[in-house]
Amino acid sequence: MINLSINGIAVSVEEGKTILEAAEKLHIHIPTLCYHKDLCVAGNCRVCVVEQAGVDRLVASCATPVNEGMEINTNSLKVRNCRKHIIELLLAEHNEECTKCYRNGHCELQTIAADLQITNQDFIDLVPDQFYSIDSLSPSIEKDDSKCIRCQRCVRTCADIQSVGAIAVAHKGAEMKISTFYNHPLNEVVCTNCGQCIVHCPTGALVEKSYVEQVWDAISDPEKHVVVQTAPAVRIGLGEELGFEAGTSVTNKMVSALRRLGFDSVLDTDFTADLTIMEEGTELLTRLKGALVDDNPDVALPMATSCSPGWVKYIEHKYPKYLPNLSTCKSPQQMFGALAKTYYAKNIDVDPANIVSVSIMPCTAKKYEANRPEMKDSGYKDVDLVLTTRELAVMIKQAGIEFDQLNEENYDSIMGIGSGAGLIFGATGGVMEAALRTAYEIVTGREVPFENLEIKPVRGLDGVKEANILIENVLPEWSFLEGVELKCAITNGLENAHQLMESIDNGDRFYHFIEIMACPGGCLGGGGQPFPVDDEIRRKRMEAIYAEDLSLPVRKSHENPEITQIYQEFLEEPLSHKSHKLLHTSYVK
Ligand code: HC1
Repeated sequence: MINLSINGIAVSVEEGKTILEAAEKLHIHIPTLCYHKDLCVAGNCRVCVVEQAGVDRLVASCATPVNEGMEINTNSLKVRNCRKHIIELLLAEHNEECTKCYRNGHCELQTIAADLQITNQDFIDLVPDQFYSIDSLSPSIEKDDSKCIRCQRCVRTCADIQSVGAIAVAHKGAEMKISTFYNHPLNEVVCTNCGQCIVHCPTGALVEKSYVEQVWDAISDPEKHVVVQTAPAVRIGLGEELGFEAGTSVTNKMVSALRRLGFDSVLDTDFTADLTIMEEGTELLTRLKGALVDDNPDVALPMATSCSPGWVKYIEHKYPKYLPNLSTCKSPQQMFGALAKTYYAKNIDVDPANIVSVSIMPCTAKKYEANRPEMKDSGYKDVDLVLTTRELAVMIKQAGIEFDQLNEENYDSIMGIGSGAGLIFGATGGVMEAALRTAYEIVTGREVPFENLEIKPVRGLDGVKEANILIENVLPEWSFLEGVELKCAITNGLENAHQLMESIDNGDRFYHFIEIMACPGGCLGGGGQPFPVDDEIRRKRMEAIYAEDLSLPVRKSHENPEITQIYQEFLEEPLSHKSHKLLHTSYVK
């Protein structure tokens, strides 16, 4: 351990820790901007500077490791003046229309400026207005350079967490800016729309493209029947925007709020997550039969999940030769959209032309996915408008709903019942676990052999997880699977996906089935979830998802009564002609 003192208080921390981390242990707050727990240290904003006894210059606490006997002052006059000037300089080149900014109240620059009581402006017009540009052509993300403080958190996120590199630093000195390849708009570069840049941006320089006004317009149009679906991870994120602790599930209050907002029907993406398991599980078994029995060389293994649109865009750009490995299943969001304007419309006797299908997602890439040209199998745009968890919170606040006072209400029917298996889609490993709960039981007639149906090897925040499931004592029609050890891998975050794909590509690893989610932690850590986020928050959200799964009466997709009903009334069976038309898709290079 290393012993030092901060503001005269003794503290011991492990070797390798930084001054910032040591201060945190003493509950001494040092403001930061370029620093983020998810990211490598950059030390470029200098807001976290502190005074070190015996050292002339101030040192960046985020980038300076502790030393034995160090004496640190985080609050000297020199430190306070320096910080104040840094913030004043940032504000001098910052668009200060805070009340009109989406991040108003959630902006880290605004918070620090308020904490330091910066009330006047000594530096003016450091950068001319025409230097700034707003890129709003992407269906998912808006980039507003007038609010960028050039901390490069977005750049490190895109390169290091996501292995994408759609944004980078361009130019030098006062002209330095965060840009794309040849400054093309985000929708024309390799951006996957994942929105991780948004959740790591400290200001309003990167935000989701908002569709809140269009949703209000639809709700107030008497001709329209507005149906809303809510993704698994929204219910464990929304509360954070509305005054609840991270890890609080607000499912039934959320349903109640959506009804008060005026949606005609409040339904659950968990239902189509269950449907995905039926379709994707059957697809996997069909592929395994093709490979193991028919020896068909055209069967692509491992089969990869396809419900994360950021991952789909990534594989389309980066590993196009593996596109046959993607499950042909649409994501639950898009399955829901296709069914909303067919099965659901018919069931409630409403002209599908008058249905507006809205989804609430923890993900910005879902906005992009809904706008993919092929997503019109219902004969209409399957999902009309996608809001993030944060945008739903905005609507709830706009409507003056006192969220914590709401009654708990249940989803409408049909397409409103989801199983615990559908719910756990929201956590990394959840799709795999849900699939195994069903596939194992279909093949063997027995429950998957894990206590409480909790398949622990696929859970948690590790970058790459593996699970090998031995299939024994199968039912006669599945004899080709007797004794097969099903090899599975799960990963979250696109850099981890990149590592996994490389290990498959160079022959180091073989799997039958892989689950890949674009965002750290899976959808619960999506680009549309509340600020801030780090592993501790992701862990709490994950625990909330698994706790809710345990509490549900149905925890396997194939036991969802509405799933039985839709196959009886409409789809007939998994991979039927109708299923193929509405629920499956193909991909582009
Ligand atoms: Fe997800 Fe999915 S789990 S992709 O993470 O398969 O966004 O929550 O809705 O579609 O169900 C997101 C979450 C979500 C889909 C489902």
